[in-house]
Amino acid sequence: MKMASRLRKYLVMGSVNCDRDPAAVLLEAIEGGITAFQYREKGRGALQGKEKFELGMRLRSICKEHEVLFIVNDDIDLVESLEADGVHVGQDDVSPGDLRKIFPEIVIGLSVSNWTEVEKSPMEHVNYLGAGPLFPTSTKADAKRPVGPLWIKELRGEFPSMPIVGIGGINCKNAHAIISAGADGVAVISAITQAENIPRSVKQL
Ligand code: TZP
Ligand code: MG
Repeated sequence: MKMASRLRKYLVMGSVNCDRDPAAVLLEAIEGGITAFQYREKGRGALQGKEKFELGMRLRSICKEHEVLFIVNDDIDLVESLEADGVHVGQDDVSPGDLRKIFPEIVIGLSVSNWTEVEKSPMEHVNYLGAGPLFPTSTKADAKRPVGPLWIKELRGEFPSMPIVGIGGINCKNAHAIISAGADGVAVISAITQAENIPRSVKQL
Protein backbone atom coordinates (compact mmCIF):
# COMPACT_ATOMS: atom_id res chain seq x y z
CA MET A 1 0.00 0.00 0.00
CA LYS A 2 1.19 3.54 -0.75
CA MET A 3 2.30 5.72 2.18
CA ALA A 4 -0.54 8.19 1.57
CA SER A 5 -3.19 5.45 1.90
CA ARG A 6 -1.51 4.01 4.99
CA LEU A 7 -1.97 7.38 6.72
CA ARG A 8 -5.72 7.74 6.10
CA LYS A 9 -6.80 7.14 9.72
CA TYR A 10 -3.94 7.77 12.08
CA LEU A 11 -4.34 7.28 15.83
CA VAL A 12 -1.83 9.14 18.02
CA MET A 13 -1.80 8.03 21.64
CA GLY A 14 -0.03 7.23 24.89
CA SER A 15 -1.14 6.08 28.34
CA VAL A 16 -1.92 9.67 29.38
CA ASN A 17 -4.66 9.86 26.72
CA CYS A 18 -6.44 6.72 27.95
CA ASP A 19 -8.55 6.12 31.02
CA ARG A 20 -8.07 2.38 30.61
CA ASP A 21 -5.54 -0.04 29.16
CA PRO A 22 -4.13 1.63 26.00
CA ALA A 23 -3.89 -1.80 24.39
CA ALA A 24 -7.68 -2.17 24.63
CA VAL A 25 -8.18 1.27 23.08
CA LEU A 26 -5.77 0.42 20.27
CA LEU A 27 -7.51 -2.88 19.56
CA GLU A 28 -10.92 -1.18 19.29
CA ALA A 29 -9.44 1.47 17.00
CA ILE A 30 -8.00 -1.27 14.80
CA GLU A 31 -11.40 -2.97 14.76
CA GLY A 32 -12.80 0.34 13.45
CA GLY A 33 -10.17 0.51 10.73
CA ILE A 34 -7.24 2.75 11.69
CA THR A 35 -4.37 2.44 9.24
CA ALA A 36 -1.54 3.95 11.31
CA PHE A 37 -0.60 4.37 14.95
CA GLN A 38 1.82 6.71 16.70
CA TYR A 39 3.10 5.83 20.15
CA ARG A 40 3.24 9.25 21.81
CA GLU A 41 4.01 8.78 25.50
CA LYS A 42 4.03 12.42 26.59
CA GLY A 43 2.54 14.91 29.03
CA ARG A 44 1.86 14.88 32.75
CA GLY A 45 2.13 11.40 34.21
CA ALA A 46 3.69 9.88 31.09
CA LEU A 47 5.54 6.62 31.55
CA GLN A 48 9.33 6.69 31.52
CA GLY A 49 12.16 4.24 30.94
CA LYS A 50 11.31 0.57 31.29
CA GLU A 51 7.55 1.15 31.65
CA LYS A 52 7.48 3.33 28.57
CA PHE A 53 9.35 0.68 26.63
CA GLU A 54 7.13 -2.15 27.86
CA LEU A 55 3.89 -0.44 26.90
CA GLY A 56 5.50 0.37 23.56
CA MET A 57 6.29 -3.31 23.08
CA ARG A 58 2.68 -4.32 23.72
CA LEU A 59 1.30 -1.71 21.33
CA ARG A 60 3.95 -2.47 18.75
CA SER A 61 3.13 -6.17 18.69
CA ILE A 62 -0.60 -5.44 18.28
CA CYS A 63 0.17 -3.20 15.29
CA LYS A 64 2.44 -5.83 13.77
CA GLU A 65 -0.22 -8.51 14.11
CA HIS A 66 -2.82 -6.30 12.40
CA GLU A 67 -0.50 -4.73 9.82
CA VAL A 68 -0.99 -1.21 11.14
CA LEU A 69 1.89 1.20 10.50
CA PHE A 70 3.74 1.81 13.79
CA ILE A 71 5.41 5.18 14.32
CA VAL A 72 7.10 6.44 17.49
CA ASN A 73 7.03 10.07 18.55
CA ASP A 74 10.44 11.74 18.98
CA ASP A 75 12.20 9.08 21.01
CA ILE A 76 14.88 7.73 18.69
CA ASP A 77 15.98 5.09 21.20
CA LEU A 78 12.59 3.44 20.76
CA VAL A 79 12.87 3.31 16.97
CA GLU A 80 15.32 0.46 17.10
CA SER A 81 14.22 -1.27 20.28
CA LEU A 82 10.58 -1.40 19.16
CA GLU A 83 11.45 -2.03 15.51
CA ALA A 84 9.22 0.89 14.58
CA ASP A 85 8.25 1.52 10.98
CA GLY A 86 8.99 5.17 11.50
CA VAL A 87 9.43 8.18 13.72
CA HIS A 88 7.52 11.45 13.94
CA VAL A 89 9.39 14.61 14.91
CA GLY A 90 8.54 18.23 15.54
CA GLN A 91 10.54 21.30 14.63
CA ASP A 92 12.53 21.22 17.89
CA ASP A 93 13.45 17.54 17.76
CA VAL A 94 16.23 15.62 16.00
CA SER A 95 16.30 16.88 12.43
CA PRO A 96 15.09 14.69 9.55
CA GLY A 97 18.57 14.90 7.98
CA ASP A 98 20.24 13.49 11.09
CA LEU A 99 17.52 10.86 11.45
CA ARG A 100 18.03 9.76 7.86
CA LYS A 101 21.76 9.23 8.50
CA ILE A 102 20.99 6.92 11.41
CA PHE A 103 17.96 5.20 9.83
CA PRO A 104 18.22 5.02 6.04
CA GLU A 105 14.96 3.11 5.56
CA ILE A 106 12.40 4.29 8.11
CA VAL A 107 9.39 6.50 7.60
CA ILE A 108 10.09 10.04 8.82
CA GLY A 109 7.15 12.29 9.64
CA LEU A 110 7.59 16.00 10.36
CA SER A 111 5.19 18.53 11.94
CA VAL A 112 4.77 21.83 10.13
CA SER A 113 2.59 24.70 11.32
CA ASN A 114 3.63 27.57 9.04
CA TRP A 115 5.76 28.56 6.05
CA THR A 116 8.77 29.54 8.15
CA GLU A 117 8.94 25.97 9.42
CA VAL A 118 8.45 24.56 5.93
CA GLU A 119 11.26 26.70 4.53
CA LYS A 120 13.80 25.43 7.05
CA SER A 121 12.77 21.78 6.68
CA PRO A 122 14.82 19.31 4.61
CA MET A 123 11.86 17.82 2.73
CA GLU A 124 14.09 15.39 0.83
CA HIS A 125 14.37 13.36 4.05
CA VAL A 126 10.69 13.57 4.98
CA ASN A 127 8.15 10.88 4.06
CA TYR A 128 5.03 12.64 5.29
CA LEU A 129 3.96 15.94 6.85
CA GLY A 130 1.79 16.39 9.91
CA ALA A 131 0.00 19.70 9.40
CA GLY A 132 -1.56 21.57 12.29
CA PRO A 133 -2.92 22.18 14.75
CA LEU A 134 -5.82 22.78 12.39
CA PHE A 135 -8.45 23.41 15.05
CA PRO A 136 -8.32 24.27 18.76
CA THR A 137 -7.30 21.27 20.84
CA SER A 138 -7.18 20.71 24.57
CA THR A 139 -5.15 17.51 24.23
CA LYS A 140 -1.75 19.14 23.76
CA ALA A 141 -0.99 21.76 26.42
CA ASP A 142 1.63 23.62 24.36
CA ALA A 143 -0.17 23.40 21.01
CA LYS A 144 0.48 26.29 18.65
CA ARG A 145 -2.30 28.59 17.41
CA PRO A 146 -4.81 26.71 15.22
CA VAL A 147 -4.18 27.37 11.53
CA GLY A 148 -7.40 26.02 9.98
CA PRO A 149 -7.99 23.70 6.99
CA LEU A 150 -6.60 26.30 4.60
CA TRP A 151 -3.14 25.21 5.74
CA ILE A 152 -3.77 21.81 4.16
CA LYS A 153 -4.80 23.43 0.91
CA GLU A 154 -1.71 25.61 0.84
CA LEU A 155 0.65 22.74 1.63
CA ARG A 156 -0.99 20.56 -1.00
CA GLY A 157 -0.47 23.32 -3.55
CA GLU A 158 3.24 23.47 -2.73
CA PHE A 159 3.75 19.69 -2.37
CA PRO A 160 1.48 17.90 -4.85
CA SER A 161 2.84 14.41 -4.11
CA MET A 162 3.90 14.60 -0.44
CA PRO A 163 1.70 12.54 1.91
CA ILE A 164 0.01 15.00 4.29
CA VAL A 165 -2.03 14.36 7.42
CA GLY A 166 -3.98 16.99 9.32
CA ILE A 167 -3.82 17.07 13.13
CA GLY A 168 -5.35 19.02 16.00
CA GLY A 169 -9.01 19.14 17.00
CA ILE A 170 -10.12 16.79 14.23
CA ASN A 171 -13.30 14.83 14.90
CA CYS A 172 -15.96 12.84 13.04
CA LYS A 173 -17.72 16.06 12.01
CA ASN A 174 -14.81 18.02 10.55
CA ALA A 175 -12.60 15.18 9.23
CA HIS A 176 -14.21 15.23 5.78
CA ALA A 177 -13.29 18.92 5.33
CA ILE A 178 -9.63 18.06 5.93
CA ILE A 179 -9.65 15.32 3.33
CA SER A 180 -11.50 17.61 0.88
CA ALA A 181 -8.86 20.28 1.47
CA GLY A 182 -6.27 17.84 0.12
CA ALA A 183 -5.03 15.80 3.10
CA ASP A 184 -4.34 12.09 2.67
CA GLY A 185 -5.37 11.41 6.22
CA VAL A 186 -6.39 12.62 9.64
CA ALA A 187 -4.33 12.18 12.81
CA VAL A 188 -6.39 12.23 15.98
CA ILE A 189 -6.08 11.63 19.70
CA SER A 190 -9.29 12.48 21.57
CA ALA A 191 -11.71 11.77 18.70
CA ILE A 192 -10.75 8.12 19.23
CA THR A 193 -9.50 7.79 22.81
CA GLN A 194 -12.51 9.68 24.25
CA ALA A 195 -15.10 8.17 21.91
CA GLU A 196 -18.10 6.43 23.40
CA ASN A 197 -17.95 3.85 20.66
CA ILE A 198 -14.43 3.70 19.24
CA PRO A 199 -15.01 1.42 16.22
CA ARG A 200 -18.00 3.50 15.13
CA SER A 201 -16.08 6.79 15.50
CA VAL A 202 -13.12 5.48 13.49
CA LYS A 203 -15.48 4.45 10.70
CA GLN A 204 -16.87 8.00 10.61
CA LEU A 205 -13.47 9.70 10.38
N1 TZP B 1 0.04 17.95 17.67
C1 TZP B 1 -0.62 19.02 17.25
S1 TZP B 1 -2.16 19.10 17.90
C2 TZP B 1 -1.95 17.65 18.74
C3 TZP B 1 -0.68 17.17 18.50
C4 TZP B 1 -0.10 15.96 19.06
C5 TZP B 1 -3.00 17.08 19.63
C6 TZP B 1 -4.12 16.46 18.87
O1 TZP B 1 -5.07 15.94 19.75
P1 TZP B 1 -6.63 15.96 19.42
O2 TZP B 1 -7.28 15.38 20.64
O3 TZP B 1 -6.82 15.09 18.22
O4 TZP B 1 -7.00 17.38 19.18
MG1 MG C 1 8.25 16.23 19.21
